Formats: sequence, C-alpha cells, structure tokens
Amino acid sequence: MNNDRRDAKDRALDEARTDSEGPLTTETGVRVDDTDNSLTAGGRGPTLLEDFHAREKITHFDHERIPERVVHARGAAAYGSFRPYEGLSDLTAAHFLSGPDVVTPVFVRFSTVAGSRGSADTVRDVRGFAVKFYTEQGNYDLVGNNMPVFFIQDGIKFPDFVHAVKPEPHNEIPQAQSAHDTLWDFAGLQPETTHMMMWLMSDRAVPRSYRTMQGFGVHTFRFVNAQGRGTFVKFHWKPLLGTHSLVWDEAQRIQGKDPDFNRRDLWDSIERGQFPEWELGVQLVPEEDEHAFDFDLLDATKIIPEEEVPVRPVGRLTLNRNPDNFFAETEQVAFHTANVVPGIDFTNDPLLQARNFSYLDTQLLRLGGPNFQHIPVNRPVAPVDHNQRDGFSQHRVHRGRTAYYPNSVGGGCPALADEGVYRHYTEKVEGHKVRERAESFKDHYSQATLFYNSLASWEREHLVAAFRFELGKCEDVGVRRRMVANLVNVDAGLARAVAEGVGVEPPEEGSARNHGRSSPALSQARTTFGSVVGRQVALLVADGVDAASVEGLREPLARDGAVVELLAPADGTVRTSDGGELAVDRALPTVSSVLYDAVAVPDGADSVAVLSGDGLARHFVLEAYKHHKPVALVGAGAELGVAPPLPERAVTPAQRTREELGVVVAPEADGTCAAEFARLIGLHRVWDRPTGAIPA
Ligand code: HDD
Repeated sequence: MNNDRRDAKDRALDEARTDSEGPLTTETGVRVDDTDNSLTAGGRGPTLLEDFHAREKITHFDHERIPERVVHARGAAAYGSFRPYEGLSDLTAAHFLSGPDVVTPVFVRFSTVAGSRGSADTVRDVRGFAVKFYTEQGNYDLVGNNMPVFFIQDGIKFPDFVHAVKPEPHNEIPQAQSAHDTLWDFAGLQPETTHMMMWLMSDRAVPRSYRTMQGFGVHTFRFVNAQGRGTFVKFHWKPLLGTHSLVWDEAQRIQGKDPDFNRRDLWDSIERGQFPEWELGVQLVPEEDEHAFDFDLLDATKIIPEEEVPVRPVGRLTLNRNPDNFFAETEQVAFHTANVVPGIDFTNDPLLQARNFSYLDTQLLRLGGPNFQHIPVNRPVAPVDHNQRDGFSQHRVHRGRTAYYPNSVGGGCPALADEGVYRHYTEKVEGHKVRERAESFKDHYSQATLFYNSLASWEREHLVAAFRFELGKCEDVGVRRRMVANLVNVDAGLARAVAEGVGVEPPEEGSARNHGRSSPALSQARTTFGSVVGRQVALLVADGVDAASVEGLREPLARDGAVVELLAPADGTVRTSDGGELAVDRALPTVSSVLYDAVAVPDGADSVAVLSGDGLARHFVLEAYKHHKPVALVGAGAELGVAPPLPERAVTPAQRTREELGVVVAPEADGTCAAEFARLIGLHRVWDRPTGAIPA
C-alpha cells in the first residue's frame, strides 16, 4: 500500500502482522522437516504419543473455532478513515469531531443478523453497520444498523425476539430466513415490532451492496460539550452512491449463485480502488426540546422525521483497506456500545441500557476472557494504562510491583488523569423502582403508517409482496391472521392486500386509521442516482461479434467506473467479425444475470445466432429484464431469440416506448447508445417496467 495512506492503526498492526517466510517450525520454534508422516513404531506401526509435532498440529486444529456471534454472525469488514467537514466543539468534546484536520482510523463491520457464519449474504434481514473509531481519546464504537428503528423497546425482550427469528429450535430450520412461524407469531403478539417489521418487509432488507445502504445509530445519544452542555443526537450514515436494493426474487437466486455477494462486492470495490464512502449526518435536538415530539426520544422504535429535524452532514467515512486475515480481524473485532469517548454519552433508552451490558458480556464468552482488547484489531491507538491484571491470554508484560490505586511504591502510577477525561453527563434522575413501560412508548402504529405512506408505489408493491411471501410461509393460520389484524392498524388497504395473498379473511377496521402523514425522505425513490461506479455490466458475446460494438459500450462505461465483463458460451477468446480476437472474462455457465446490474448484446450476426441457440444466454437477458435491469440490444443484438421477445410484446398497448422500459435498442454502439445505457444503469433499476408475465 501507498505509504502516505498508512494511519496510526495501520502502523500499530505491523507489530502483529506475520508473513510466512519458512522454514517450517513448531509453535515453539523447533524446525520441522516432515509434516506428512506421524512418528510411528515401524512404518506400519502405531503412532507414538511422543510425536509432539503431530499432537500440537492436531490439537491446535481442534481448537480453531470460537463461538460465532449470537446475532450478526455473518459479516464482512474493512479499514478506512473518518474526517469531519467542520469542527463541532460547540456541541461535543469528542476530539475526532473537532475539525477537518483530524483524520481518525476506523474499522467497519457489516453483517446480517439472523444467519450463522456461513449463511448467504442476500437474505431478507436487517444489516449491521458497526463502526469502530480509533480516536486519540480512545475507541468509540457506533454499533448501528441499516434501518433507523428496532424491533423492541426494552433490551429485556431481545432474547425473546432473537429466539423467535432464529431457526426453530427443534429442527434448526430455516437458516437465515425470517419467513417462518415463530418470528411472525412473536410479531403478531408484540405490536411494538410493527414499525420495524415494515422496514424489514421493505427493500431496505435486501441491499444491493454494503456500499449502497444507509446506516443509523438508531438510539438517541447525547453530545456533551466541554462546558457539560448536552444535546440529543441521532446518527445517520448516507452512502454517496445512493441507497439501492435488490429485487427479492433476485436476492433469493443470488443466495445460490454467489452466497458471498455482498462480501465480495465490498472486497472487490476496495481492491479496485473504488472506495466506498458514506457521509455522517446528525439530527440535533436541544435538551429543552426533549418532550417536544409526539413520540418519546428514548423509544428506539421511532425515528425523528427528517422534515422535522434536518440531518446535518458533518463528515465523511471512506473504506480503503481490506483486512489481512478474516479471523484475526473481522471475526475477532469486538464492538461494544459502551465504548464511548469524551463528548458522547448515552440516554436512558432502555434498549441502549441493556446493550451497554450485553456487548461486553458476550465478548467474554466469544473471545475467551477479559483480555480481548489486547487482540490487535481491538487495541486502541490511544495509550492504555491501568491496574487490571492477569486473566486468560494476558498479552501485556506489566512491570513493577504495584497494580493498585492509590500507591506510593509504584511512584503513584498510573496517576488519575486530569485532562481529556470522560465525564458522564450530569443528569438528574429520580423515580420509583418499577417494572413498567412508560405511557409515552405506547403508540406502535403511527410511525409504521408514516413509513408506509412515504413509499413510492413500486416500494409499496414490494412491501406487500414481501408480507405475502413471509406470511405465506407460515403454516399456522392463526399466526397469519393475527399479523394481518395487526397491519390493519397501519393501513386498511395494506392489511387487505396482504390478507388476499395469504388466504385469510380481510380484516375489520383497526383501532387506528391512516393519518395521511408522510416523510418523503424515507423513500428510496429520493436517494442519489446517476453513478455507474462499481456497477457490474455483462456484454454477451460469441464468435463473430462486432468488435466496435463491444468497445463502443465497454470503453465509456469502464471509463466512468463500471465493471464491464465479456461473457461467452466458453472461456478463452472469441473471434470478432473483422478477424480479430477478444478475451472472454467469464464463461456463461459460471455466472448468472443476478450477479450483474445490466446486460447488453452487442452487434454481430454470427455472434447473435450462436447466443440465440444458447439457453443460458437467452435466460440471462430474460432474467435481467425480469429483475428490472437496463438492457441494451445493439444491431443484430435486437434479434436475440428471447421468448417472449423484448420489449414491445411484453407490454400492454399503453404505447410505452422502449426507453421507458429501460431497453436501449440501437443500430450501433455509438455515443448516444452508450450514454443512454449508462443513464439507465445510473437509475439502478427500471421500476416501472411490468415484469409479472416474464417466465424467467
Ligand atoms: Fe446488537 C451484535 C446492532 C440491539 C446484543 N448488534 C451487534 C452487531 C450490530 C448490532 C451491528 C454486530 C457487531 C459486530 O459486527 O461485531 N444491536 C444492534 C442495533 C441494536 C441492537 C443497531 C438496536 C438498536 N443488540 C441489541 C440488543 C442487545 C444486543 C437490545 C441485547 C440486549 N448485539 C448484541 C450482542 C452482539 C450484538 C449479543 C452479538 C455479538 C456481539 O454483540 O459482539 O451482544
């Protein structure tokens, strides 16, 4: 790596980095010249107990696995940096937010929630978005998700929720799927889940890429400035490439074609130098406005609508370095919501309070004791000095006679810090010791309705289809019925549409009615569009392809950052119509349309004739079309024998043009053709294209 990009964390990791340079040794450094044959009594005799090399090798192997995370087991991570746009010292004493000169190293882990370590990436699920800032004042962990609300209001319900969503305990089915009885049984009986269930059934649950999803701190936190003044704050991560999602049918197919789809995308884009970026935004609420909303700021099932409190952009996160070793770094990283730095404090959100207990507790088991902060990825770049000693896998060699405070024998060290210290916000708290849910937490539907009202028509269609899919997988009709009865409190039309799909009687009116309010910022139709950076574009080719047609598409798209690949019936090269050769990037049988964002069939009568006789090629185009992806057919490419033919016969006589359908049909791959194709790719998907009748 370029040396000027090396930050404090990167340099600190050098100490732990190990390159294999041989010769082979045991763990104690004794050289070994045979690791293929055990020590035996005679060539065919029994293995001897004294074979310390064999025993060490096998014993270590036997102990290679550690418990996977109880949730968020499946993940991928990268290093990078965070730089503020401006100083926020008026709001917070956090040094990493004090000005644009302060660049803080970070490690960010993305994850799914329910699946186990080896499960597929593109399941319908919440995605974790956990950021560890290695600040000069110590590590700060912002452990968020890609949805701004949560399933429950009090952490005491977390084990219940997780037991409901995880595979069912008797047969451990289904893996990484929310579509089963126990989750929906819980949801129907626990109305506080309703708002989050709406998010889970939305396109947010199937992100196209980690690079194209938002992140949220979820809870209301507190900024505290040097004078001790507090300000409520909600954190937002906004992807610079926009928030984009897969189609559910596509997401399911990717689970088979490339279970590492999101992980690979993150890795590859960093290797290509297309560094994923997010903008950090904050919503700020003065302390005196704590009760100014029609919901409780401490309730994690609620958002603050952006139209009420705008999101102020305050800095940029860039991921620019892949880890060296998955286990050492991505698996062993330990996030903890209570890892805070001066200037950032908690609130009394009961979900957050429980998290502040749970994360430390879980690392003790998962990482085998209290010294997990010694693991290289977890070590702060800030100096560490304390009187904590011993424990499993103690990595420090503490010198001196004292490990207590106060002491004189050790020269009084470590002395209490007198500046830059963490000071808890001085908040007056009083109340009776009770086990109850505050009245202000009891509206479970208004914001679920707000979310529904804010969606574009295609987003609503996806949401209804998702509810139908999920409840349709539930075998217990009572579970279906209860959930539909719950939805009627969100919107009667929604409940009816779901009821029709899952074969239960349409519900009566609910206790609540649609209030008609919306928060347009919640719709993905309002996200950033226009970039082709990192978009995977397939060009289907065979012998006889027109070289100019290929280059006319490939060259401008690649220049703008798209990843353009030539797919042919077989790997190697294809002959071009002018007698040249083009290298094939991948053979069609090894890939699938669901791994690409757009497809083009370049000109060349012979090439198109071959592709027309190739079921994989035809299916590729049809499937891409079904999943609303831009298609370009150049010259003879328009003759590809796809049934039903694209695109006119696929639509009603509403006189749509091919452009509206997201299909570019051009005689040649000139600038206009390439520009139109790029424009469509920048739109992500052609959502208005009707695809219900496509049999792919
Ligand atoms: Fe959690 C992991 C996010 C509620 C208990 N959580 C975990 C991770 C993320 C979140 C991103 C993965 C961290 C990593 O990559 O290692 N969790 C959230 C969000 C929540 C939330 C945004 C609600 C706003 N979590 C939550 C509650 C509890 C937990 C209420 C317990 C009372 N979460 C855990 C855990 C995990 C965890 C069991 C599993 C592995 C780990 O912590 O390190 O402690």
